[in-house]
Amino acid sequence: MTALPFSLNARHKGFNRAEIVDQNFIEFVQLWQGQAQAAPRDGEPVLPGSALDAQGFRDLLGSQLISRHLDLMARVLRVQNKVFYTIGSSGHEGNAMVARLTRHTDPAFLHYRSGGFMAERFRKLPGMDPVMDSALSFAASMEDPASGGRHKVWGSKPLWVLPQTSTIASHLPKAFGTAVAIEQARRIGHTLPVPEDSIAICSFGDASSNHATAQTAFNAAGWTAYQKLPAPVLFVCEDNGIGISVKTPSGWIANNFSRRPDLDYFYADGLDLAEGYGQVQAAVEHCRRTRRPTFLHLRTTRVMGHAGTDFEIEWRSVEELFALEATDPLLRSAEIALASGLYTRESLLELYEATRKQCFAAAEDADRRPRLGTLAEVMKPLAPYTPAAVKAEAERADYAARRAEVFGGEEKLPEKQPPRHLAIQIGQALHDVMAKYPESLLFGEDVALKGGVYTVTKGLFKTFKGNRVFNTLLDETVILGLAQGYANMGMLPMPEIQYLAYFHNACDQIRGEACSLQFFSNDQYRNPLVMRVASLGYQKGFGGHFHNDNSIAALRDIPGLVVGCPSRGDDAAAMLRTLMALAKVDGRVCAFLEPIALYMTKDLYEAGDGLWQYAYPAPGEALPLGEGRVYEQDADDLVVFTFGNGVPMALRAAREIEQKRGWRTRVVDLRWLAPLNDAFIVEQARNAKRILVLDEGRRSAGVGEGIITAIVEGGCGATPLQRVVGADTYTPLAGAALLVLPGEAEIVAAADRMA
Ligand SMILES: Cc1ncc(C[n+]2csc(CCOP(=O)(O)OP(=O)(O)O)c2C)c(N)n1
Ligand SMILES: [Mg+2]
Repeated sequence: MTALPFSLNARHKGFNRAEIVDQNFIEFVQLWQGQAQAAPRDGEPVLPGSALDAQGFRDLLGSQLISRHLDLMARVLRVQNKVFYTIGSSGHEGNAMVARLTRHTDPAFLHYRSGGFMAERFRKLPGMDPVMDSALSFAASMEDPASGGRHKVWGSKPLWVLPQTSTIASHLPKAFGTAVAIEQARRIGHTLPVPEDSIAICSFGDASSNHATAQTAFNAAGWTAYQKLPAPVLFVCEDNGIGISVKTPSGWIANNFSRRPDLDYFYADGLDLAEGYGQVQAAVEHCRRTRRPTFLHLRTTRVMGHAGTDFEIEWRSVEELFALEATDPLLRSAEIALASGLYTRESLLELYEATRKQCFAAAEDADRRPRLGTLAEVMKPLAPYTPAAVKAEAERADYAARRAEVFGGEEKLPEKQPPRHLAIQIGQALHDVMAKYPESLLFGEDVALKGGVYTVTKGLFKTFKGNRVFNTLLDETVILGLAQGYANMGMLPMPEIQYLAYFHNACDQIRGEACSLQFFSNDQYRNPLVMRVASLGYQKGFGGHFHNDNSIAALRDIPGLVVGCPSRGDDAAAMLRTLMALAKVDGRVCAFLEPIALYMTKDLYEAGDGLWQYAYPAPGEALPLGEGRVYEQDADDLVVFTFGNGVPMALRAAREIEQKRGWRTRVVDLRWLAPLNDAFIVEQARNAKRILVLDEGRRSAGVGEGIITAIVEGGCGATPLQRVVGADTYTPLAGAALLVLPGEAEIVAAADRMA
């Protein structure tokens, strides 16, 4: 630790630790009495034995000071409502070393204390200004180049820093995924947007390392390396010994991470540039050279509290704060600056004050720039949609030769075969899109040789081989993290979630991460993907809640997510083409809910009638987002709004209702569940004499609520309406399942109530 030339803070028992930390630096420099060596030249070690040279030190010191003064500025201007974020980087400025020792093309997923890292990475490209760019973000200015004023994030398109949310650890799975993608690209002939020997960098705090989402990434990286597969991810654990107020047990990080056989552990002193630089260098070089997951345990400290709102003096002793403030890495950097002879007391303080001035001036300038002022401005990057381009892409059929090869000859093309059921046609559609998009990948649990639990993916592994169709480890969070990683590297991933119930334990990867990227990066970064999920209830003979989960509420309110749910094979194929096009053209994150109980359904009214099999749509046919399918458009005695299993059920009930009452029923299959097409719903409701909303999901927060809202808001609220919907319960095993799910008898009974 740095020897202090004064009795630190003996006279500073104040409330505002930022002021004290600031004053400490100044006094430290003013009172420094050490011996200065002859200043080293560029290329010579900053201090004897250091791996860091003079120029490197000057740059890193400059980056550290920018980071520190941005923090100090934020504390002052927050109270003037000019800055809207005070979680700072003070004590973590040593992470600038990681930036210096990596490239600006190494994709970086950063901890929120990355001011030093960012300032240093800015040096990698000419003409960039870390101070102004950061100030614009602090000020939530529309001109913020990272997020357009949507969040204070560390992010940059030219510098390959993908903005992160505040959810700690949620970025680790996609960082791992990006590392895997960097290596896999070559094997599928995909051109990477970054150099082939790039590594993925991912930083996080010590407390965050305990999170399930972090652990799952470490485990997946280890699982990969154990099989001698490359995963060049550099996990940087910035260990300041504490969470917000919960201390990490002393020694825990080293104890927990230094003995994992497939996670290569390195330690570096992030408080001391002269000492730490060579240590960081060893970790970075190891990761790049060996392509193995590498864990860099970077010692840091935390001064000035967790955020501006954290008055540490209220919950820990002042002696403890003194001790912490003495570990401030900027004091050590000041000591190196003076002892190396590179700076005098005067020139160092001049630099310190000039940086302060620069940060305040930038912040005041940023405050004068426009902020987001309308809802349309806020939402612009969330869910871009260019219908004409999506349609053209979905209908693009310029891959006939490859297609014929994939299906084994012209005569074997699926559109030349007799009508088939859903599972077969989803499989054919997947062959089709994988033929069309050489950068697409399909992966999940059991999807390869076995072809999935329901054999929907059968044949894909054989046709497209293991680099494009593969089994993952059993972890939905990792599956979705991998998907984001591939997408980050320009591929088109199709992750499979084996059952809807198991989406829920990884939901944040879509909700908090994938769907938020376009929003928080102002649409500069996109992670297009199409997540397939075997979904919904009514499976005969195989059941229980977890294989029949009918709740899609958790998907419906994810901003920007597209949710499609086919009820028959031809629709599935046409919808899948559109989802892939939405991903490709507009970068959208999509969910495709495949109703398990309809996978093998061939008949509609009677056993053997084969009426739930349809002709496969030839390429060139796609289905616009939001377009539903209407059975009996001219019928208006009763209009049933439904989707999924509800469609054939409603068609059967319609026949019974007609026999019983002579009513003609129109059945409307919505097909697209998010966003709901309100205009289409209203159009179908307008001339209906009676309306029935048939929702196999739950009563609370189900799609039915959205349909009814659209009908009422569209001015059709006076039409008699009944809802037939699943109960708010878990689904029981065996026949009892039908007690909680809507059935045909209930549809007929609901019609009776409207008679
Ligand atoms: C999933 C999640 N849970 C809780 C929080 C609230 N939270 C924000 S930071 C933090 C402590 C993180 O500590 P650490 O990982 O050591 O990072 P440090 O702030 O010390 O750098 C907590 C609990 C969060 N952001 N995300
Ligand atoms: Mg911490």
